[in-house]
Amino acid sequence: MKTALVTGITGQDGTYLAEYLISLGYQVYGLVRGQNNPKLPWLHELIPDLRLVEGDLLDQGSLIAAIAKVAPDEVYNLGSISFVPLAWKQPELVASTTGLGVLRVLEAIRIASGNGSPRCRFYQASSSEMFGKARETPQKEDTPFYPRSPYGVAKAYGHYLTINYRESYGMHASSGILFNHESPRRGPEFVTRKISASVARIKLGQQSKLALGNLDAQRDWGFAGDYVRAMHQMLQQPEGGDYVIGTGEAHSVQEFVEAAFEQVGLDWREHVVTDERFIRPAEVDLLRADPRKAERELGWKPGVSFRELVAMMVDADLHNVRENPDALFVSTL
Ligand code: NAP
Ligand code: F7E
Repeated sequence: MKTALVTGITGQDGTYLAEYLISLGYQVYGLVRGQNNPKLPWLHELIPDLRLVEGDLLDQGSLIAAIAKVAPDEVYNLGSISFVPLAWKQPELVASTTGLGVLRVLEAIRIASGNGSPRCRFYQASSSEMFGKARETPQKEDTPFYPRSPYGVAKAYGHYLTINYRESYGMHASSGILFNHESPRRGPEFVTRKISASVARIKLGQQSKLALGNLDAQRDWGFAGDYVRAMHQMLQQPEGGDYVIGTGEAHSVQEFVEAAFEQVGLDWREHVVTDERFIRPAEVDLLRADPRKAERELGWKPGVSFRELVAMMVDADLHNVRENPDALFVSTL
């Protein structure tokens, strides 16, 4: 039986990945931080077979201890401060968690191997945000980076470091350059979930307006449950590598809004207002993936279309609001 350690286990991707690895017969450990992480009861209920180990990406010693305890065959580094606007407000925290955190995990793996060539395989959650003000469209593995936020800069550091550990220490280390991927488990601060939760609340009479920022930004949105299969597949290759993962289709925020309101039979124009507070200091206008390498080498393809994703998220939030009208938190970020 293989053992995997997943950082970012309480996040959207961490839960889908853990479920997938367990379904393949893995023993899965999730790294959790804090003295009383509020997401633990939810996590236990969702994935009863998951084991936990303590650790924080800001604390090198805790990562060394976690890797020594778990002795994983595979480490998936999904932990990060992942909300882009926070990166302008707390840039040093983001640099340390999202950027230097990668170094700390890689060092913990290297130290556990007695400074030899680590046998443990490593996955880094790189991001299409590294392309930022994109030099070409669609973006592929060798498209130059032009990050537009401290988050994108931190991800570029982690990306190059992963390549460097592959080349310096012969590690099986891979980077998945993932484009935006969403699900009913997406945090409410991200635009898709903010829209799906608000549409559900508007439909059920609990909210009247939805305030958004830039409606013209375009993203390549896929389903998170599809994307975790690609992460695992990368670590099963003979050698580590970098792979762009996305659908190859871009849609604007406005198109997402239109589809979400259509799903419940409402006209978005009657409910959506724009608000300067949600405009970013520097925007990423258009991201669209060229995922042909992943298709060719990993046999990976997305399974959920844009329309299906919107419907899945709106339907899930309608269910959430009906079941528990007070519990659904709609982000004001
Ligand atoms: P997410 O839902 O925001 O989850 C982030 C995770 O990181 C949470 O489990 C959080 O744990 C953990 N974390 C934050 N600070 C930490 C620290 N100091 N030590 C340990 N863990 C810490 O993110 P996601 O959407 O699942 O994304 C997974 C990864 O892929 C992230 O690295 C993200 O940057 C990257 N990515 C995401 C997308 C996307 O579209 N979703 C696209 C490209 C790349 P707590 O519960 O303790 O806060
Ligand atoms: O914004 C626009 C906003 O916050 C998408 C993270 O997972 O994917 C994610 O980063 C777009 C932007 O995601 C609002 O300006 C308009 O253009 O959902 P988002 P993101 O910034 O693309 C990448 C790949 C990651 O790696 C990140 O970790 O939507 N937008 N109005 C808004 N965005 C938000 N959040 N809220 C609004 O009201």
